[in-house]
Amino acid sequence: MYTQGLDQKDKPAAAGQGTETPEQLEAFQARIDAEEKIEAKDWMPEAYRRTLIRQISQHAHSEIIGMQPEGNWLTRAPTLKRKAILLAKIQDEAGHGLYLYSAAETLGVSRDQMVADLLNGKAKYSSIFNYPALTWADIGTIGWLVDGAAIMNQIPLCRCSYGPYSRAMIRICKEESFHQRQGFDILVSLCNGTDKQKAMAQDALDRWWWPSLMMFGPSDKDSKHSAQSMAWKIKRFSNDELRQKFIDVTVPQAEFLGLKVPDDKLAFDESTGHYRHGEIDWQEFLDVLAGNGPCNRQRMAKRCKAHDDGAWVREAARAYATKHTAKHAA
Ligand code: FAQ
Repeated sequence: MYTQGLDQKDKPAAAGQGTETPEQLEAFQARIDAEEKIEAKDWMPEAYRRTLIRQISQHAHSEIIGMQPEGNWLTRAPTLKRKAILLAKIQDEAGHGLYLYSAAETLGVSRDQMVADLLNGKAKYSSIFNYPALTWADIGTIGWLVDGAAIMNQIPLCRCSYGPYSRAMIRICKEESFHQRQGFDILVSLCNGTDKQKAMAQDALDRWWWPSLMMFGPSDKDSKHSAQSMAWKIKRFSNDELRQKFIDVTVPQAEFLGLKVPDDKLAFDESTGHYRHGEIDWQEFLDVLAGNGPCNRQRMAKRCKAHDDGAWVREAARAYATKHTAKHAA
C-alpha cells in the first residue's frame, strides 16, 4: 500500500548535524542574516542542503501530481477556449515541476533519485491533490483556491535564501497568477449563470475550502521544520501566517462571487483586521498524509503507469545522447 512519506526517517533539520565547525555555521548564518543568496557551489551546512532537497523535491512532485485532477477535465471542458486555457495551465504545471527538479539537482541529488522517492512513497506531495475534481466548477475552484494558496505560499519563496530556488519561483509565481485568474474567471461565469451553475460553484467551494487551508501545512505549534527554515530564510512566514493572509484575501472574493465560505465561525475581527476562522480538521490532514485521502492510491497508480509508459522515451533519449557524444568524440 502506498503511504505518503510514512517511511521517511528524516528528523527535523537542525544546524550543526553534519561535521561543520561552529565557525563555519556562524559564518553561514551571517551570510543569511545579511540577505546574501546562497549559490549551488557555496559552502552550506548539510542540514540546510537536506531541508532544501526535501522541500524543493516535494514542491516539484506536487506540480507533477497536481496535473492529474485538472487533466481529468480536458476532454470535458465546456468550450474550445476553456479547453485551450486549461491545456496551457496544465502544461505550465509540468514546466514548474521541471524547473524545480533542476533547482533541486543543483544541491547534488539526481532527478532519477527524486522521482524514485516519489514513486516508492518515500517523498510527499501536497495533500490537496488527493481530492477529486468532480465537476467543471472544481476546475474553477482549483484555479481560484489551490493556485491562490500556492501563490500566497510561493511569493515569499522568491526571496528564499537559496538562489536557484528563489529564481525559479519568480517565473512560477507569474504563471500561478494567470492560473488563479483563469479559475476565478470560470467561477464568475458560473456564478452569473443559472441557479444550477451557481449551486455547482457553491458545492465546489464547500468541498475545496478546508483542504485548501491545509495546503499551508500543520499549525505553527506542530510544524517541525518552520523554526529552522525561517532562521535560514528558506521560509519567510510561518504556516499560520500565510494561511491567515490567504483567508483574509479570499473571503472577500467569495463574497464578490455571492458564495458562502463553509465555516460558521468565520467572522471579521475589527480589532485585528483579520478574519477569525473555525478549527481545521487536522485528523483529516494526517489521514491524507498517511496515504488515506480520497484519491491517494489513484494518483500514485496513474503516476507509476505514466512513468512506466514513458520508459521508451527515456531509453531513446539516452541512446541518442550516447550516439551524439560518440560522434563528437570521434
Ligand atoms: N501536504 O514542518 P512542516 C501547487 C509535511 S504547489 C503534504 O510545516 P515545512 C501548484 C511537510 O512536508 C503546492 N505534506 O514542513 C499547483 C513535513 O513533512 P516531512 C505545493 C505537507 O516544509 C496548483 C511535515 O508535513 N507547494 O499547488 C503539507 O516547513 C494547481 C511537517 O510540516 C509547495 O510545496 C501538505 N499540505 O512546511 C499545481 C511549496 N504541509 O517532509 C497544480 C513549498 C506540510 O518532514 C495545480 N513548500 N507537509 O516528512 C513549502 O512551502 C513547505 O514545504 C510547506 C510545509 C509550507 C508546504
